[in-house]
Amino acid sequence: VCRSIGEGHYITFDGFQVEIIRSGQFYTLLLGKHISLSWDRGTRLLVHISAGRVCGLCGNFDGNVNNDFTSSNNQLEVDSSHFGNSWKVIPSCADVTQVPLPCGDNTMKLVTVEQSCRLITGPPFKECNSQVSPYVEMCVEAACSCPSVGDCACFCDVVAAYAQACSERGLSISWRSNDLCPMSCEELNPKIPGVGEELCQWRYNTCGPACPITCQHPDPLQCSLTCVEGCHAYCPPGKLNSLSNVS
Ligand SMILES: [Ca+2]
Repeated sequence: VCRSIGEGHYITFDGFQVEIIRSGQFYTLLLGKHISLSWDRGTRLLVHISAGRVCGLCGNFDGNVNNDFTSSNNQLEVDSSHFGNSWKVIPSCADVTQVPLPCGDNTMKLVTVEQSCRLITGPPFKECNSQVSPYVEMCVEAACSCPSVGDCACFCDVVAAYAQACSERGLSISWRSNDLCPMSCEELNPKIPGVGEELCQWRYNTCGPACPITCQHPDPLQCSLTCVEGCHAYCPPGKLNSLSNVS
């Protein structure tokens, strides 16, 4: 990005105009009608693209999971390490020969981790499980990298990523609690007594608009993302939120 043309509007070096929208935990970069990138300033990056025109480590997005291990020389691999190695960008990097076990040889930790990850196949997500295959393997891998299981960003982010996939299919799931990956929006609300009702209030929402109408973007935007999790502004009728209020 090289030129800023007002808040949230940028022109890249090749003259392409992009828009940056902030909503909930995410910054969404709208790159024309067909590509958007949403980043939570942490470990979650959601990429929305038109189907069938990509290749690489994330598959080719043609709706067929059986050909996702297509290597860079267009061969279908069986072994995940061969597939991964084929997409290596820096040739001098060593090839992966053995895929490491998620928790190494710490079986005690693995048991605890697997137990925590049962959350995504448990009651709150049951309805979603039939629509989106649960991210169990991803959860185990992430939670194994946590120093302790429970309130750990890696674990919480995988569950949140799964919940996001559910939201995108119209199933918004409230899974966070005070004990499990808590998220609060209260601290964003102004603490001036008497005038609070006049101002927009921040409230947590599992599925708030990804491209909300704000002072910076008063007209609805074409946004391929259904919704995003996080703190969303609820304003009195006739008022719009200004993004500059968000710290
Ligand atoms: Ca595919």
